Amino acid sequence: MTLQPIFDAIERSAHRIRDAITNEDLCYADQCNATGDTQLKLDIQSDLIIAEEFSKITAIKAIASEEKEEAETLHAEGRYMIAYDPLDGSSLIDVNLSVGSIFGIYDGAFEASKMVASVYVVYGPRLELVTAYKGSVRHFIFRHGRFDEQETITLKEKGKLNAPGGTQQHWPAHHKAMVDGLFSEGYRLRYSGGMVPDLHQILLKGGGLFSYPGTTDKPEGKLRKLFEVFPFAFVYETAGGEAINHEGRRLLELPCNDPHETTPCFFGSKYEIAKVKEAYGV
Ligand code: P6P
Repeated sequence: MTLQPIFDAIERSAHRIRDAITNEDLCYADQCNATGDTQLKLDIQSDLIIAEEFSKITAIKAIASEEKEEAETLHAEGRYMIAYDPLDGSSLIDVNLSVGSIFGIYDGAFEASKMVASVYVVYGPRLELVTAYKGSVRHFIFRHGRFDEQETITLKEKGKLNAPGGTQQHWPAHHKAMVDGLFSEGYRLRYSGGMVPDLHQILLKGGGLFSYPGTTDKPEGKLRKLFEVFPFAFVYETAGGEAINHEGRRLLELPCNDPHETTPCFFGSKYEIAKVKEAYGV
């Protein structure tokens, strides 16, 4: 079966969420998600929009959302399982910075090795959509009423952007030395606190490094495997880059026992990932 009905559902969700971001209020809901993040009403609304659009597709067996504790079955006879972060970085909306939605599409099980495609949407000055599927990363910009396809995205061997996540005072010394080493080579700091725009920028500008390490306050990192880390690892590897954890293992080889499990993660061009491996001694 083609994934096109799923991509179409994501496109419909993107328009509805974009409209909600523009027109709805920003106040916080009186509850937290499974990770303990205080939820914005927009987070919950975005989650409901996506779940509603996916519920129409019988090929979708189950969904797992950042905004929900557990995965839920949609169609028992379905084949694909979709893990998604409906509105990543939503706290940036009230300062008018770009945010995004992230989708990992798995064939039969929520396991990295079963991922068949990933998609992300950027809600910024422009509405953009990127799909990694069947060996290529395709990029679409919404203009004049339609998603216009751009050039396929590929990463160079070496880039020039450095996006260091996490609280610096809690970084391990070898991590700080690696980050500073890139800056001493002339890399430019590009970090907004939004995973989607920060990783999108590195992809579009030819390469660099996005890192979210294990820290003394978050030893297992902050970013969730199923609906943040694995989807972007799939995009970066499809674009010709690499995506590893602090042990030098491919992120897409890591087990995942809970939808909200996190991992330290590094996404980048080959040169920068080699620097990470050198600094971490792996
Ligand atoms: P920090 C947003 O809350 C998010 O989950 C990701 O979008 C982003 O990459 C990360 O957290 C930012 O975390 O600790 O660097 O502010």
